[in-house]
Amino acid sequence: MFDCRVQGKSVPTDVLGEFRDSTEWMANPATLQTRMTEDGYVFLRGVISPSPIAMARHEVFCRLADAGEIGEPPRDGIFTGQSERATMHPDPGSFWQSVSEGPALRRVTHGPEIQHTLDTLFGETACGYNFIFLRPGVVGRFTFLHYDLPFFARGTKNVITAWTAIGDIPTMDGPLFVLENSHRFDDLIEPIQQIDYNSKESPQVQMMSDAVEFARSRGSRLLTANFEPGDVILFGMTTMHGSFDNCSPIGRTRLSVDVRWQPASEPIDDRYFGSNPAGTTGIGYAELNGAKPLTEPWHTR
Ligand SMILES: O=C(O)CCC(=O)C(=O)O
Repeated sequence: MFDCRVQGKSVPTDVLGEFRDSTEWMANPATLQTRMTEDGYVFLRGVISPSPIAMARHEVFCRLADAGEIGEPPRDGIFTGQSERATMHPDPGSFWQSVSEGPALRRVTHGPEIQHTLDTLFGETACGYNFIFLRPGVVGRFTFLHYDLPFFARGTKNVITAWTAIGDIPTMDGPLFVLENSHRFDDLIEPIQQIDYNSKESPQVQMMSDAVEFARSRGSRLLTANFEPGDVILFGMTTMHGSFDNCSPIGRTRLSVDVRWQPASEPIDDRYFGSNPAGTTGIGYAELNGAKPLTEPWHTR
C-alpha cells in the first residue's frame, strides 16, 4: 500500500492505513463536524489550488537557496547538505520570521480557501493564529508522536491544526500521520489536560517510544496519505500525530506548514497572535525547528 518508515524502520502494512477522504463533503459543515468527532481528523484534497502553492514553495525555497541550503532550481527542494545560514543571518529568529511571513506563504496559510474551510468546520467565523510552523524537513527528519493540546489550548480548547502540503509529499518523503482512534485514549488525554498553561516551559509530552509498537499495543494504526500540493489534514488538539522519516530517494526536502485555528469568538492565547508573537516559550520564531539551519538535526515537535 504505502512505503514509509518511522524512526529508521519500515512500517508493516498491518499497522498502516489510509485517511478517510472527506473532500466531497468540503462544503457541508454537519458532515465535517461529524467526521472530526468520529475520526479526530478531516482529510481534504486540493483545498489550496496549485498556483498559490507553487508560489509559496518558490518563495520559501528561494530564501533557503540564498542561504546555500537548497540547490537549483529551488522549486525541486533538493538539499545541498550545506548551509551558510548562520553566518548570513546571525539572528535565527528574525530570519525565520521573515521567511514565515512571506506574502506568498501567507496567501496559502491565511488565504480565502483555508479561511472558508475552517469557517465551515467551526460553523462560525474562524481565526488563524499569526504564529505558524513552517517545516522544511530534509532526509532523515521525522516528528515524534504527540498531542497538540499542551501547546495551544491556553485560550480555548476548541482549536484545530491545519497541516498543509506545500508540494508533493509521498509517504517516502515523510508526511504527517495520525494515530487511529487516539482522540479516544482517555488515559493519555486526561493528564495533558492538567498541564500548567501559565508555564513558559515547552512541556515534554512526546512519545519517544517506537510508534509501530505503540500503535500495536493500542490496537491502532498509523493513518496517512500520499499528499499532493494543497492537500490539508485538519485535526483536533487531542488527536495524536507525528511524521514519518523523510526517505526521499532524490534528496527532496519535505515542505509543509501547520497553523492553528479557533472560533474568532473564543478567548485567544496571545502568545501566538500579533505582529511579533512570543510563541510557546517567549522567544518567538527562534524556538522553532525551522529556525535551525537545515544541516542541524531535529526530531521533536
Ligand atoms: O510536520 C510535522 O513533522 C509535525 C507536524 C505537527 O506536529 C503538527 O502539525 O502539529
